[in-house]
Amino acid sequence: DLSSLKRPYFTFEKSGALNVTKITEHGKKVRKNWTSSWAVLQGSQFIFAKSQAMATSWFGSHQSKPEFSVDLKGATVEKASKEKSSKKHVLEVKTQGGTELLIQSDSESIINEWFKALNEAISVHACE
Ligand code: I3S
Repeated sequence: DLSSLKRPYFTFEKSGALNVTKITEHGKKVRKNWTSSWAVLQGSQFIFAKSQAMATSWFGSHQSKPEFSVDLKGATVEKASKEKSSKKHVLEVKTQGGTELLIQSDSESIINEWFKALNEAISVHACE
């Protein structure tokens, strides 16, 4: 599908290893389940695969599915408060669909990069 290449604006892309857990799904609180994951930000899609190899095979062939993905249109991202997690460097992503995610890295600079990239993706896709 080459349609994304025809978009008149720059499509943000970023990927890397992150720890992730959902805390809310469809507006309902769910039990935390931190997993290490390969995160891919592509346009307004924030996608999580089990590993980089799984993500590559998913994008290459569309045969293996990502673990899950969320749409960032209308989402918010903020640095998570201490009540949300005892871990360091945690971001909280709230989607319009009522999913709340926490993403975490032991590296502050990695989390700061994701914070910037997610904010950019959210603002670029806000008016779609
Ligand atoms: O917000 P919580 O409930 O303190 O989150 C912790 C729990 O999910 C815990 O698992 P149990 O469901 O077995 O209690 C996890 O091991 C912790 O990592 C969670 O807290 P942090 O602060 O790490 O997000």
